[in-house]
Amino acid sequence: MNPFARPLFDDMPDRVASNNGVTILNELQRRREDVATQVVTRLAASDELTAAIQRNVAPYRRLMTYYECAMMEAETKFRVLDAEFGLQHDRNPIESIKTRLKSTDSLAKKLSRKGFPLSVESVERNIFDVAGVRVVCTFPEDIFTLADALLAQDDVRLVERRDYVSNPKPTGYRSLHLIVEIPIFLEREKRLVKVEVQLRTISMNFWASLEHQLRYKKNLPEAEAQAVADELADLAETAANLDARMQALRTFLDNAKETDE
Ligand code: 0O2
Repeated sequence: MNPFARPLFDDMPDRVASNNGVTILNELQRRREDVATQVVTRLAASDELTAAIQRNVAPYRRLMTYYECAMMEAETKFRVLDAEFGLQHDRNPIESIKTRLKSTDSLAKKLSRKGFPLSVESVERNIFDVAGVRVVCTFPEDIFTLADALLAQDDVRLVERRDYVSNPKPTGYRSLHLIVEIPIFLEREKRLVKVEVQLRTISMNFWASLEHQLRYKKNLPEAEAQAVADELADLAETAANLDARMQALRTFLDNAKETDE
């Protein structure tokens, strides 16, 4: 029998026979609990539901594992570049690397926001930032040096490039975003998996982290919200200024070093 076929309210009397408000509230509360229990029991007993979960959970887990592997591959590529750059230039261009897998909740929200079907296939086809690698660089030029070095590798394919360093977002956000496809080698096959790489400097990262926290304080009157947004955009300019001056110093010292040698 289809456990969903039976109406939930079929065993309830038409109305609550009491004039006492507290009794009525208690009765309603008890019935709400009964209904909740019935729903849970029917769902748990549903072969259909169990089968649906099993049909989707295994492929979803497998897909997430592929993304995790691709994330590790991308991270390793950056660690190798950092080590090699260290040997050649006596300094490391990467301050830190952070990886993250988009949560199921965020994936579901993004799919419905964009009007895509809620399925495992749809995640793979439509969402390009399931696997994310954030590379925090020491100087602005390192962002482009590392991006070029990654894209020069013959197993990396560029899918999309968004340069918010040269063209910051109206919020003030700066970073270089690359969607790349890289291969992962499984027991019997090679799969191409998409990874979103975000490259930014320490100060861009500092700004983005704090702005991300402050963005959620939303219950402000419009004028105040605009003042906060303006201040954040101004602070992003200050951070960009700091980066530019640090970069100028770096370049000056590199040139001075070359003259010394
Ligand atoms: P999370 O958890 O950081 O990944 P898309 O739907 O991806 O095609 P979208 O989402 O507009 O288009 O992509 P965008 O703006 O190129 O890049 C999205 C990601 O960049 C965000 O991820 C943030 O990480 C970062 N980002 C973009 N704009 C801002 C900003 O104004 N402030 C901060 N702090 N970060 C920003 P998610 O999906 O929001 O979350």
